Amino acid sequence: MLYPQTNSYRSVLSLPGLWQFSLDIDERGEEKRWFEGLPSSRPIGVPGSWNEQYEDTMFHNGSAWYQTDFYVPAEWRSRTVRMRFGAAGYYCSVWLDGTPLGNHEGNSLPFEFDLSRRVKPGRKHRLVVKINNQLGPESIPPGGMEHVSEKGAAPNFMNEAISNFASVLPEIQMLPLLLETRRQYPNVPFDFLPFAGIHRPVKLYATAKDHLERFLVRSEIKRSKATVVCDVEAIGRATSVKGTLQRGNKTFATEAALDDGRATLKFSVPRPDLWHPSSPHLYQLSLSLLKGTKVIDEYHTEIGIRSIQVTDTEILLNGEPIYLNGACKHEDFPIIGKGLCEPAIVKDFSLMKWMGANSFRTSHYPYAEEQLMLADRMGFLVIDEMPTVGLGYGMYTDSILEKCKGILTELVERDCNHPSVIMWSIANEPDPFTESAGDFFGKLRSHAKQLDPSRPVTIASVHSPADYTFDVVDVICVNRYYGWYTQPGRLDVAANKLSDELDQIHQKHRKPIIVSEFGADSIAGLHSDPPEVFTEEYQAALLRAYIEVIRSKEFTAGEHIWNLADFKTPQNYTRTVFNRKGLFTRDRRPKLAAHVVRQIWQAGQFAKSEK
Ligand code: BDP
Repeated sequence: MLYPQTNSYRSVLSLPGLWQFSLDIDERGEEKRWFEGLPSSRPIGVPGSWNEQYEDTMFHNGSAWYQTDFYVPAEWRSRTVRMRFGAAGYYCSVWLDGTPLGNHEGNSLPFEFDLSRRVKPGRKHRLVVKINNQLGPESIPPGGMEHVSEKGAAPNFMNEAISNFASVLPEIQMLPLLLETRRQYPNVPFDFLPFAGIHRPVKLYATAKDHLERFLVRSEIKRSKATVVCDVEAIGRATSVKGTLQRGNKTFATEAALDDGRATLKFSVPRPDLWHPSSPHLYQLSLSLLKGTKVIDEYHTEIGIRSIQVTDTEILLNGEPIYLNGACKHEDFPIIGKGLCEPAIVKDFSLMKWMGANSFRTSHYPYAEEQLMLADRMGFLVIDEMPTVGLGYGMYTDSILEKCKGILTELVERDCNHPSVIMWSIANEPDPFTESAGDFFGKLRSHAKQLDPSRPVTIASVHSPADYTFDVVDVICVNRYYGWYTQPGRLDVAANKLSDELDQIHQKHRKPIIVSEFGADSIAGLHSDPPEVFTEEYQAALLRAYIEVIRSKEFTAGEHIWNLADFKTPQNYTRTVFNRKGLFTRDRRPKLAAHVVRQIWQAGQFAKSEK
């Protein structure tokens, strides 16, 4: 599924704006045939999550309906026309002119429908979308477990989690209590608001009937020469594909005949300008699809030439060690929630540059494609994460594995042409204590390797050295909160614990380690001396202490602070409306920690930053 673009052979019609919206409080919308048209409605902004647009939608848990009308241009007659949702969910059902188009499950990846036989120039079309955000024990991510366990249909995985923690880590007294408090509203086993709605743009696009369907790009670098390989798939009766790769005044061209709709283009690029965060060189790739000598379709994109490898202590980018410093993010902005807003993305990226960051993880789900495009251009290394957060506790079944494989396939297909994406993260903090975890994630890892052998695989893990998933990954990512959830106020003890644990893990597994989350909540404007928990000073001191420990180890490959900005969470008594571990407030004003970390990153303090 290619990202829609307008060029001489393709055109895009986007449907942003004020749509009509109605909550389906008694879940009778389908019975009342709302798919033919909403009887009453109020306006809603699309794209955007529904949560913060009205007071009564913030915690709505159930169905809601969207409607808009559109016309297609006259030139689209006899073209292939598709409708693509960048992301909407969690469950989404779509009707066009009162008849079903299809369904989709999941909140963060694109899906599309073929409308070629359904739309006609000159006719007004009505699009109706029903979205249901009730997560369950089989949704990815899961949720709503309290409701399920009442019916006895699934184990109460929170209780299981608590006893698992208690048996493996009896010293961590706080954790069971914490999990208990995560009986929260909405009741989800993760720490961000499960935003719902049409989050990303809905676009109609038209192509020729015979067209380019997808292409995968990879590069092989040997000494001072690169070979860029592009596997192309086309639909219809085209005969060949031509490609050009261009940067500055250098252009490389090649052509290949299609065999059963497939062709492989190979570009030889001597002395390539390699992509790197400090010099994110991009090449313009243009593909033309031909029937005989006639061009019938075209696609233009940017690619980067770079390699990524892993040793037992380092991540190598273009053969040189690279150390990741940055912050995890969320798709979370005031009012628009998870909705795509390009200015907000640019703002975040400019803040990350201001700090001297070179990377981030798409915690805890795939971000909008526009974020990756910007990461390619601005030079950020991205750990691209699946929406598999809060997994475990009875979920390691064949059917959930199949579902996760499907999501991973969609993710890799969508993102594998981005040079910024250097690693796949196949889960955040799954329950890792049983062999079934090792088996489940082992299979998911093999699937990732089948789809894309070129990138390392990781899992962001929160647990102790007794973690089955450490065996499965190429790079170990650990999320650690000593000095916050445990040892509060004791940064000296916390630093020692972190240091000892990192040594133990590396000794046992001999893989590079990224500390993929660490942080402390701070309420902007709250100060103390000596630093106490929740103050800006404590947050800054904790981050400094962690960075010093992490950089003192020769086997660490990165540090990712939790989080770039404060973000909205479900309600529970450990959160004051937001998770406040942001370096910035939710409206992106810097806290003390942002200045302190910036100094460390910009000034290249502590050994590793010189890498
Ligand atoms: C980590 C989770 C993250 C939470 C964070 C926290 O990965 O989603 O927001 O804890 O508690 O364990 O702040």
